[in-house]
Amino acid sequence: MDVKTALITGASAGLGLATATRLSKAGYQLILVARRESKLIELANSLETDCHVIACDVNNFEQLTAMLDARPDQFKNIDLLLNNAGLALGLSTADKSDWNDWHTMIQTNCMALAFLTRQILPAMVERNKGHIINLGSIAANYAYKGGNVYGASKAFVEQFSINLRADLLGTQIRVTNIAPGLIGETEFSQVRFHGDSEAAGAVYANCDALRPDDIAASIEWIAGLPKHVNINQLEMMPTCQAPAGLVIDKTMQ
Ligand code: 8X3
Repeated sequence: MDVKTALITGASAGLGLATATRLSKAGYQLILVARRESKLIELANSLETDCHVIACDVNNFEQLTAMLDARPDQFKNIDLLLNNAGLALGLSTADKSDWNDWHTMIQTNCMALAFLTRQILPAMVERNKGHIINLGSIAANYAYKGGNVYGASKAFVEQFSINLRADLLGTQIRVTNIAPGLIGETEFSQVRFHGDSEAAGAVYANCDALRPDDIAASIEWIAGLPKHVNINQLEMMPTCQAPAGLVIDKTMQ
């Protein structure tokens, strides 16, 4: 049987881990990329299909390139690239945001995603086979206070995804942008609030947020569709979340 290979960034937790688990059950062998080696090894040991661990920061382009180049032949052909690594940092308004937070978000959400895509894509084109799934966000399309650079970085992901479709027309390579809303049970808000558990917990209080496996199930479905079907974009929100209209400030007069 033709075993498929998926490369997942940000594989040590949250959506990455949930998707690794699902894709492994679906028979994929996996290249797991994240900084925390022990978490990747633990995950790899818990899965039944073969895994290759790349413990590396996706922003360290030199190390990432070297580790990718050194992957065993068994993992040479990548059928699915899941660009999942990304983060939100801070929820301050633009005038008060930390410049370093902005820099890190643009670096990780845009630059690293573009870099890895540029690394993997030529071989996909050569094989005329492959699927790139990018993790965007509803923040790309719906402005909220404090979303500033995070939302803008995810708008890059969305536009890059659809622009890839334009470039890849005429090939069998598929590209999908997944734009989830509020997802609980991940480190997303812990990271956004720089470890402030109370602020992070408050985001999910009294609401039934999406779970990582909800997104993982969608990724498995999208990747498993017949090769003539391309989902360009999938937007997901929990039922308790909606784009509920514009805001008018009546205190300004
Ligand atoms: C995650 C969704 O609403 O926190 O990208 O921006 S949100």
